[in-house]
Amino acid sequence: MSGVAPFLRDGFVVLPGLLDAGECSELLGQLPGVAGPGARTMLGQGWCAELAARLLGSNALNAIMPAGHVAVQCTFFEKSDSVNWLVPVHQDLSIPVRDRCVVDGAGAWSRKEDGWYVQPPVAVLEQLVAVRVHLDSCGAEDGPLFVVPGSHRLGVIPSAAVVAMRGGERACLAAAGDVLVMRPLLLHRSSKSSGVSRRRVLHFLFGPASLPGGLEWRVREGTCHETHHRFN
Ligand SMILES: O=C(O)CCC(=O)C(=O)O
Repeated sequence: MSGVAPFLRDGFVVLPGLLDAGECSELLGQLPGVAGPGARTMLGQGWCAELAARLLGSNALNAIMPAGHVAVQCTFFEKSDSVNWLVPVHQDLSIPVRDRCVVDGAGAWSRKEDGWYVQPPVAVLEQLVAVRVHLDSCGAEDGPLFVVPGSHRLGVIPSAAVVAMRGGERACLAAAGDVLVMRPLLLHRSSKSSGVSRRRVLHFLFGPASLPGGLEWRVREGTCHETHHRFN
């Protein structure tokens, strides 16, 4: 069954079994030891850029992803007995860009260890697609993502209103190899895990190849992948 209709309506869909057990363990073998909850610059590594291309080429994701979208970031998130964390309900509003510049409708510039982030015009945010590759199974006790279905259609929600909108949230449980596709504008939060499991996720961001005004994605040479070869 195509995931396009639920994705458009709810702002998220879980695509089961996009990766098999062998592929998950191969990827786990590539992951660096990360101190802390995550690492934002995975796309600079060849295996990660290659995975982005393979994801784009999968039948299930290809049906959802707008034509011409490219991978622009990949963050590795881990929850385990030694690193356990939660994130309050929010929308993902910032994108990684090469340089600071003046662009209508863009603001909230911030500088992180890997460079500049900006909140682009809402028309850009509405086009973005996040793809979360689950490398471990994620049950109710493993710190899953909770999402508010349909909230991606409300644009940028004032932060004072966000907490009151948690009603109707759904937990996104997954098996290893499943992929959660979501709009970054979807309200989401993340709970702590029970602390006895590992929950490792590669969180890709895909967007249009070019941005408005003088904005440019901060991706390294060779990490924008438009190749559409299929692997399922
Ligand atoms: O991986 C998680 O549990 C939380 C991730 C998150 O909140 C985000 O990417 O904005």
